[in-house]
Amino acid sequence: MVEAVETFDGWYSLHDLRSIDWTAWKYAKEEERQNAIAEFTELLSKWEAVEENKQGSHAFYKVVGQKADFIFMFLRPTMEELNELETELNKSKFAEFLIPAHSYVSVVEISRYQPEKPGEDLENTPYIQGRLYPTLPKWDYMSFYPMDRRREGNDNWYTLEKDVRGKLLYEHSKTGRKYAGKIQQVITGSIGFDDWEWGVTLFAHDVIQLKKIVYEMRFDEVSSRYGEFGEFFVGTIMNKEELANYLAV
Ligand code: 76R
Repeated sequence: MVEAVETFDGWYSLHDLRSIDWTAWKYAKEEERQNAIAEFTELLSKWEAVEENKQGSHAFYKVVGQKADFIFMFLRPTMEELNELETELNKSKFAEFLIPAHSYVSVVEISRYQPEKPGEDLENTPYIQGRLYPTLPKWDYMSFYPMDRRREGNDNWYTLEKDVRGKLLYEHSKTGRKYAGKIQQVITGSIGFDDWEWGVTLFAHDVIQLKKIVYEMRFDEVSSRYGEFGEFFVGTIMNKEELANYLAV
C-alpha cells in the first residue's frame, strides 16, 4: 500500500499581496497620506517586535510587474493570529489605498522521508526547529509560487511508493544544496488550506540565482515528471526607512 509521508509542521503562513490605488493615493490630502504612512510604520514596528521575540516572522517585498505592488509573507504560531493580523492591516488607514491582489495560506512543512535513527528525536533538533520556526531572511530578492505534484496517467506522484518518492526528493535536495548560501527556501504545505499543494518561497542575494535554481530543478525527475507550477511573483526588498520615499507623490 502506498503510504503518506509524515510531516513536521511549523508556523502558519500567509502570503498577502496588495496593489496600491495610486489614483486614490494621489488625490488624498498630504496629511491623510502622512497619517496612513505613520500608522502603517507602527504596524511594521509591531511585526518587528513579534519577530524579535521569536513569536513569528515576516517578509515585505515590492513586487515587480503588474500582478501586485507589495508582497507580505507572515508566519505566526496559529491561524487565528494570521487572521487577526490581516484584519488589523485591513482596518488601517493605509489599507484604504490598497487593493487585494492575491493571498495564499499554508504552513511551514518539512517532510520526513529519512527514517529516524533509534532514540533520535529529529523534530526537536535545533536544525529542524530553526527551519520550522524560521526568522525569514531579509535578503534583497524573493520569489513565491505555488506548486502541485502531478497525478496523470503514468506520472502520478500519489501512486508512487514512499521510498521511491524519498529517493526522488533526495536527488532534488542534492540540486538544492548546490545553492547553499545563495538561495534560502521555505516550503509551506497547503493541502486542505489553499488551491495548490505547496507554496515555494525563495530568497536570494542575487536575483539571477532565483532563475538558475528553478531552471536547474526543472531537470530533476521530481520536477520534470511530477511538478506542476502556478503563478510566480518576484520582488525586491522593502525597508521601513524607504517607505515614505517610495510612497511620495
Ligand atoms: O527538507 C530537506 O531539506 C530534505 C530534502 C528536501 C525535501 C524533502 C528538499 C531540499 N526539498 C524537499 C521537499 Mn525542496 N524545493 C522545492 C523547490 O521549482 C521547483 O522545481 C521546486 C521548488 C525548490 C526551489 C526547493 C529547494 N521541495 C520539497 C517539496 C515537498 C515535496 C513532498 O513532500 O512531496 C517541494 C514542493 C519542494 C520544492 N529543496 C531542498 C530546495 C533546496 C534548496 C533544498 C536543499 C536544502 C538543504 O538541504 O539545505
